[in-house]
Amino acid sequence: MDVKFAHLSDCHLGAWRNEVLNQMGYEAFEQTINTILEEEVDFVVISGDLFDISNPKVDVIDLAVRELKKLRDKNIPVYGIMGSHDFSPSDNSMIRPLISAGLFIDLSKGELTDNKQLKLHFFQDEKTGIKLTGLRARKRSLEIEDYKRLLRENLEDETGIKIFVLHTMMSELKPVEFKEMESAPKSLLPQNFAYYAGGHLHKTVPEELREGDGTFVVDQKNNIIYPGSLYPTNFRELEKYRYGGFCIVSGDINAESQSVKLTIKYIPIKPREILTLVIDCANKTAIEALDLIAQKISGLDAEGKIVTIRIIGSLTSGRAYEIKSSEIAEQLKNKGALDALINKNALTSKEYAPVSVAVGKTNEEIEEALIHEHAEKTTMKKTSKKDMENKIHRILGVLGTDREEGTQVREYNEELLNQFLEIFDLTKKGKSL
Ligand SMILES: [Mn+2]
Repeated sequence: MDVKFAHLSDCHLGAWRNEVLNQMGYEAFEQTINTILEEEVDFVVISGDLFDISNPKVDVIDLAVRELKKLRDKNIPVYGIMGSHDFSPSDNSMIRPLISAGLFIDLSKGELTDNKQLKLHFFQDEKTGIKLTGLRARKRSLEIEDYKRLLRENLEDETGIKIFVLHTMMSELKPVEFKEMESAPKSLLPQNFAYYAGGHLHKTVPEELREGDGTFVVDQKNNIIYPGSLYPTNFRELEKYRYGGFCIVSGDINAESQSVKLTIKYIPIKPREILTLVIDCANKTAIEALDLIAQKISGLDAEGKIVTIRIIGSLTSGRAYEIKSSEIAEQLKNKGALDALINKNALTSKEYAPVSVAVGKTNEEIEEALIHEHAEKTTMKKTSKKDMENKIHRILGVLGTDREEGTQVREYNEELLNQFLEIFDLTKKGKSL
């Protein structure tokens, strides 16, 4: 029989603090549900992190309920698991009311056996007969411990066409740029499933899904699929991927002969065009850098787009904070940009190069080293570097003194001020400040 299902993951609804981008995330979800309805799928699989946090605000829950209800009204079941972001160890995830309302079927259900193994249950999809199960995530990839005590026999021996839903990175599939990400070997997954619906990784893997004519054949070697985030969830993802999307998986299954032929079509979701720009300000003064940025912006067609600008390089003079993100964003909005995100993390100044700290030192040693390095870079008339270092230590000492019981705030402030004045050999002008 013909089957067709949608596989989405890492929607992270409510992830953005920037309201424009947050709305984009909502729009992406709405577009996804509309596309799913047009495609007339048999069911939907969500591989975790529908929400960015386990207790999102009302807007997010309202959106999810509204959209998922459209699926239920068409009798399209939604199967899923909780991800590392929307799982709550105390069972207080806002996914719970979705489950109670029948809008989300939690696949990660089972029991502990007598010898403390985890036995998962199957859910059989009524229309297609496909059997689904999955294992939810926990914070910091702790679910890997659950995989180690997973009872595999019942999962592997179950007959029929099966889908396993996971929110865990598989080591063998981990892209190099995610080398710090916790992962588990593929050998921990139960075998004999036709499709492994992956979540957690925000990049689309296999990468070919996003390339070519958009159809990808699922076989035994390529059956663990990560659609990636439905919409970018932070600056880096926006800059790197520019859009997210989901998978429509379709094909032919025969439960009796256990034969499965599935292909995947990746559906990109682009509520608005994203324009990304990197501006290198190396060997420029802060003023020259501002000119360069203004010039680059004047040449952009930003109308109706979301623009990301990453400013990099080491300024010869001036400070990085003289390049004001809010002013650059304003220039872009004047050019019609829907919104602009500016990242200056890699912008430094030769006058003020960042100090580096060795790992493995105590807090006191780090503080000592930082103060020393800062003092070396600070010039103040009539104050030697060593004197400056002493002054910084003394200021921190003063700031660290607590207000004594019974002392009034005003007295305490006065005392602090006097001590500062003394440190800098200053006299107080006038009576009070
Ligand atoms: Mn995620």
